[in-house]
Amino acid sequence: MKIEKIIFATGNEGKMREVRMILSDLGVEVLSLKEAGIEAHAEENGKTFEENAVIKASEIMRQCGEIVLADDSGLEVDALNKEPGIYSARYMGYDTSYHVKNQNLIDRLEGKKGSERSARFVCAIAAALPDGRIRTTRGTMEGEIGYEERGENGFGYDPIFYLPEYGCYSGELSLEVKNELSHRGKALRLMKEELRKLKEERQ
Ligand code: ITT
Repeated sequence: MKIEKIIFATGNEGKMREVRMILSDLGVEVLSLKEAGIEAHAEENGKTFEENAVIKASEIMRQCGEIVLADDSGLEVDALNKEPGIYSARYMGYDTSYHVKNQNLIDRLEGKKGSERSARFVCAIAAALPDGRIRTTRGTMEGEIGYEERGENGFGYDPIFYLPEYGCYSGELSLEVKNELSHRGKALRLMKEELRKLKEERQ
């Protein structure tokens, strides 16, 4: 099928920077909601990252009739019963600063050391096609919650996400390196393969 443009349904600029870089070699124009002039909001009332990504992508596809990709992602902290999970953006309220959210997670892990602080970022990506077909992919990045915020890069919970294998925080990674390692990078590369297959389909 012919794919000329894709709408990536996010209002999060941090996500959009990562997405643009990873999809840059697909040969398809990738537009944010803002760039596409779409003012849409989907109720994320699913129980899993996948459900929410499908809800977001499908709802916006119905509104604009284009191929729409959406990402639902978040941080799972094992010692906190996988909180904040699908509620990562809403944790302590949408308008609470990440400095406060991050410090709150550090405080809740007081007394825990090393692997007791294990956590992961999860990302599910859904593609909703105008013909009704849906594709989903998932990626994760394993790490630990650090003891303080570090790094100026990334967004959200990146400053407290420590990567033991690399000896640094996610907030200290360049965009290039984060995309190599991250949940979103992995899920997006899998989605890129799905999109390539769709592009090769005969009409
Ligand atoms: P959209 O729904 O508009 O895409 P959002 O920020 O509300 O934007 P989500 O509902 O998927 O997106 O929430 C994901 C939250 O999980 C995000 O706001 C961050 O708090 C956190 N998160 C996800 N990926 C992250 C990453 O790579 N680095 C840091 N925090 C991340």
